[in-house]
Amino acid sequence: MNQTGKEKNKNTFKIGALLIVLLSLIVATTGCSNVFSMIAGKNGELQPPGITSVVNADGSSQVTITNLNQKGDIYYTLDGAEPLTNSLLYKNSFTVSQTATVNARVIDGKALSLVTTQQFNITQVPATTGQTPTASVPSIKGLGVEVNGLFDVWASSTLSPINGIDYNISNLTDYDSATAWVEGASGNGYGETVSFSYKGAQTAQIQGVEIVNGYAKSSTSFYDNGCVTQLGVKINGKNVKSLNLSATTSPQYLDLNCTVSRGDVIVFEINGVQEGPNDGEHDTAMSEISFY
Ligand SMILES: [Ca+2]
Ligand SMILES: [Ca+2]
Repeated sequence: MNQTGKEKNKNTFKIGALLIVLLSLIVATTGCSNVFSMIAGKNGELQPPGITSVVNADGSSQVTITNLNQKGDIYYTLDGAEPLTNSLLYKNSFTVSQTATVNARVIDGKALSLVTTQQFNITQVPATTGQTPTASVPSIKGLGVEVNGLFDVWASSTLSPINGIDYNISNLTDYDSATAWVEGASGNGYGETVSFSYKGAQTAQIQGVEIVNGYAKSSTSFYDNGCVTQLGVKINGKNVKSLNLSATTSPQYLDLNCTVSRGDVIVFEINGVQEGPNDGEHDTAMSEISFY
């Protein structure tokens, strides 16, 4: 039997209406709307959890996750995956002894909080003669980087990556002279700073600082960039030293003779620069800073 155009339109309308009713039923009976919030990873009601960590003596980190809500459970993963109810259920603080990305969220029934992430990069410190500490936990936290498990480190400016090579502050504390932090200010970087905030539980005696100046990867990279000739040292805002540095890629050991307690901030300020002969871009670099 042939249908007229009007009948076809009627039938199409009926099928459309039926589909709408069916979809509404599915949403109403299965709570399917939460599928959408799962996909979006958003829920306005639940606060995402807090993640804090303390460095253990062996270089591992003790991780505590806090539920800021009066309801729900914390689920977490260690491999960067999205935490869902089939992930690890948080009960007590735990130890991270290998490099890990901790993702955590609060789940209450079908409600999901946003995910809180913290990266843990656990590495061993190369052996040094007569120097402490013996463990390193460089862990990126926002702009800062933990060094020796005892400091958060940050820079006043950083040169953007060029040809896939980055000049991040983490390069300054990675025990690798072939990687460098490069200031990102216009000009030679006078007044630019790198800051170390001490977070150890116990007061520490710092005898001195070891610095690998310039971009020490190769003679080419050294001469293509500036290095530091004078470095001011401030502790908690007070000038304590002015260090004179040589234009060489060899490690330089400079006395600091200071004591730091938790929360103290040591700031190194570039006060003198020697440009490399080929430093057309006016980029001043340092490859390593560590304390002994
Ligand atoms: Ca380095
Ligand atoms: Ca510059």
